[in-house]
Amino acid sequence: MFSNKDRFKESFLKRLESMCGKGFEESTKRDQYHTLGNMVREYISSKWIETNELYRSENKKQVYYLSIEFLLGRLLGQNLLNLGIKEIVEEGLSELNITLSEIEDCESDPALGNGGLGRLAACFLDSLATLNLPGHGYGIRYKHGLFDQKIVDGYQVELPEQWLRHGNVWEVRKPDEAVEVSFWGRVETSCDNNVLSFKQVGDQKVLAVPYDMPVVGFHVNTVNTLRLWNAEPSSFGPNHDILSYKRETEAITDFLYPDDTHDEGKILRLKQQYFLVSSSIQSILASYKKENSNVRELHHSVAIHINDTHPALAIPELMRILMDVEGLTWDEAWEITSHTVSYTNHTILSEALEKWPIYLFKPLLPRIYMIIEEINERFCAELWDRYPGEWQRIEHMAIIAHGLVKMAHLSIVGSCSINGVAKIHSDILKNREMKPFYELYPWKFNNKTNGITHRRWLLKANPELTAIIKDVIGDEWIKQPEKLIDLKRHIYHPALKESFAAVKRKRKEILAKKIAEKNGIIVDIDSIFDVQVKRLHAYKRQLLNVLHILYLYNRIKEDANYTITPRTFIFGAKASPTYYYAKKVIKLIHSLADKVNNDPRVSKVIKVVFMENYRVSLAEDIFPAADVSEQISTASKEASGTGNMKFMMNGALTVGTLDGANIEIMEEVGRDNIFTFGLTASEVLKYEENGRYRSMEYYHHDLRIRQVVDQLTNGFFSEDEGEFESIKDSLLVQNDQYFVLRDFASYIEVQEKVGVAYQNTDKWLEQALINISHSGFFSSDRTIQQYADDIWEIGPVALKM
Ligand code: 4GP
Repeated sequence: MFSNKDRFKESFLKRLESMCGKGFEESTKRDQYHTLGNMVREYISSKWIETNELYRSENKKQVYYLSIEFLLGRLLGQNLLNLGIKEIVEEGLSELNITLSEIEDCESDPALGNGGLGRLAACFLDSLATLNLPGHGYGIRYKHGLFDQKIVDGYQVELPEQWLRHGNVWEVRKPDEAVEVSFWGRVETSCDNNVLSFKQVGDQKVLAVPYDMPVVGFHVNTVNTLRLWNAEPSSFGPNHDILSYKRETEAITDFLYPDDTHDEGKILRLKQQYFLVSSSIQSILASYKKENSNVRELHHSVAIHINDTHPALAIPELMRILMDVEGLTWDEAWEITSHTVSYTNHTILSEALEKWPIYLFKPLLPRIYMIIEEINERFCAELWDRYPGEWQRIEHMAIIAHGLVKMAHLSIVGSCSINGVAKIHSDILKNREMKPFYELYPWKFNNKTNGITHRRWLLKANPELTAIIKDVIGDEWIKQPEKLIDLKRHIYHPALKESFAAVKRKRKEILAKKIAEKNGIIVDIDSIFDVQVKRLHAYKRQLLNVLHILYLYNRIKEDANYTITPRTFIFGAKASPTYYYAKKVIKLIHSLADKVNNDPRVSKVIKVVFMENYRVSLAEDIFPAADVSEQISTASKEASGTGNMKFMMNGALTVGTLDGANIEIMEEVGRDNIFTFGLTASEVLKYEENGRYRSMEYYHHDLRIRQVVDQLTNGFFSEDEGEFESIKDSLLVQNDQYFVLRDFASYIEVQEKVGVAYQNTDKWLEQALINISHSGFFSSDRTIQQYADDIWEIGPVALKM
């Protein structure tokens, strides 16, 4: 059906009629999307089945990637591209007078993730399949992903996300493979022939039903699986109060990240986590046991990766099943578990390091709690042997302490590998955050610098740039992205610079059109498109960006001779619904935009745009159009960042702190091709240790700072004077935890350099091309190969094309 455009057209029209009961003329774009989606899924099916059969017959080691988030983005375009049938479909559709992008716009963009961690998981799935590696994702099929963001009068309003409203053509429900997950109840212990056994009784059972989605590799036959679990009432549920049982059960997979300010929400999150790991581990074991009789060999055939600590209960759950179901001893089960599970840490922010109060944990998961208690006791005994008398150290490292279960400690103790996501982050883990664990288990710690899939972020998002790279260096780099470096030899060729400039301009025009439609703001295509898109968080310092714009506003207003390279500042960010500060910053960006965009003089040279509801599909429009990439986190706080890599790959220059992967970007492109500023990580950490930073001093001594900080509350903005007081307090009363004022002067200085550099078009284009040439290192194919070789010890299993 996809062999040529005529056959495609014929099948498409036939299928449309049979699926939608309408002729082409009456069909809607959504009908057309559903038809095409179904045809593509069907086309994938045979490869999917063959891949699974091959995995069974070869019986090689496989990896299962457990993650609470998978931020996939739309799949139609990516699948067509990976299957190599995009052109045929485009040609066929054009003969029907429709474009693929119109149809793609009918696909919902599932927001089953918050940001970096979930998008990384999606890139990893793409790379695993493309490298023919047997690796699958396990996650949750949230009915509602991360909220849809609406901006009303400059304030963020959250609406429920509805990705399933029109169904999901990619998923296959597999009720026959459903499993039961137990909550509540109590543990009954019995002793037979001196062997203790444990049974959870009086528990509440929930049915976990898998929905499988195919993960198609690029131009290979491998199709791996993303299995998402849905919670449903079990036929073994209670026989009274059925309605509340149903409601409680379905709530488990209703929302991504339910509000956890109160205990009820905390319990729900913990339920989600256990629901994910228990169903996944049961499913992994069932599939292992089909081909293997001895569970004692599990770790030779199975690797289980936990993406941050959310799936850390995989450790006690695997122990439970190996002991209580399979009848292994503790030592046998521990040997297997601790050689099967590996763990990635994604952040050192203490608020994100999960700790569960025992009083919530123990009643909900009584058997799991018992197992963690024993892991903890044995671990503390080991520590006591190694560090006799060092109570403080032991208390600090314990898995259970002060009424809390510490998930990061559990993850370290129960895993064979712990990795950070950029060199500096892994070093901080080893030398500071997790130092005592590193001293105990140095061999477990390693670094795997993040990566992104160039198939989505270059080939799919920026076909125009892809085409000119192919013209210059051929297409080997598509399979081997490190070969993008070949482009570097050509960066001085005027023709390449010209065509790159034309592509950038075209993409800026496309984005400008969207901005005009959505925001009603007309932006100058010749201005620098300066972009900060990422979650809204104090450490990411959107505020620093805002204060700098405010400073520019003041300069332009006060000095008639002040000149500046025109700039369009573009923001995209969601704030967590309960994060008061972050929501205030969104409001501040809007208030600033009102001031700037409505001032006749200022708006000639700068504009401020906030793009609502930042998500993967919007990102695909933004990255290709950017000139400047804002990566301005407080050094030491951004574990890696991956947006930085997407910008670079699309030829934007980074303005960044020496944080996360920015450092490795600098190492790749050279100091001259990146704009760095601000405190280094060790300077920040030193300040944090010695407590010598006084933001007030910067406020008093730098008039530019005093002016912009005062403007937050002196009536400069038309809002009520108290509106931004909390932001001002964060800078002064709370001593500016993220060093915004400390880095302000240095940020202004580097931004001035950016303005000057942009004026030299020729050089700027060369620098952008250098960034593209070096972006191959940041392909997730490289990252995944490192995980495969060093952590999971898996190799390719390929179907012949
Ligand atoms: C993010 C980190 O903040 C980011 O630096 C990193 O690039 C990304 O993970 C992928 O490793 N963390 C999260 C999170 O998204 O929820 O902790």
